[in-house]
Amino acid sequence: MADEVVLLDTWVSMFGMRVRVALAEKGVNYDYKEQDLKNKSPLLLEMNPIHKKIPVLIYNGRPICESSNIVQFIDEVWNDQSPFMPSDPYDRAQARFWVDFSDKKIYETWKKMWLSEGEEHEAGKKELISIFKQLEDALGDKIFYGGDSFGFLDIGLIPFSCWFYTFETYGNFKMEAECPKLMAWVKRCFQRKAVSNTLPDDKKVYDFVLAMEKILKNK
Ligand code: GS8
Repeated sequence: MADEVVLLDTWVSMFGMRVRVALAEKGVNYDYKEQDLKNKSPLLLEMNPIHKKIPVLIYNGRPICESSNIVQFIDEVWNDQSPFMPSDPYDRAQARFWVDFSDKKIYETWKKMWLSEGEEHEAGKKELISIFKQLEDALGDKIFYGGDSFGFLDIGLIPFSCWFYTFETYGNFKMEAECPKLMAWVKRCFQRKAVSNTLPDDKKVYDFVLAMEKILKNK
């Protein structure tokens, strides 16, 4: 019997995008269920009772939560395709370290910058740029974070790129000027169909964020 694969997600989530890119890379068919996070579905609450967050992958009826955990699960289940994880244990540990770093730093720092003003806004912007510079250093001169092949850390980081326009517009900076090597890596990733067919348009993300801002300010 064919595997039954369901993804609970929201289109604008960089964490959900990791899972969509991973499934596309492996050529897995799945049932996509867009979730309303303001009015969480009984299915989401049942499948992720601990965090009540998307993304959740439901594999033959059983849930897997947390995006980087899900991407590793996908790599292990569909292991006949090229692996996401580096073969060397040290490289695997490094890849997991940087995904964890991006989890802890990028979204939180963006939120700090987003609706703040003055010194707090400037500090958030500086921190966000320094995070991307650190990620650029970690890439070095490699083609992908996975070396010659697109791997776990590439999947973990590429979804943030469709938020770059939003970060730049709110922060009044240009990623191309700050992190040209990182931007060249983004372009290389977009040559892959699994990335270009999955990630939403960056202006659509920005419009979503503007709409969110209006809602939050009218509360
Ligand atoms: C983060 C998921 C998350 O923040 C992961 O999967 O990697 N560490 C987790 N999901 C958000 C939407 S994206 O910002 C979410 O589901 N939020 C709902 C809520 O907080 O109630």
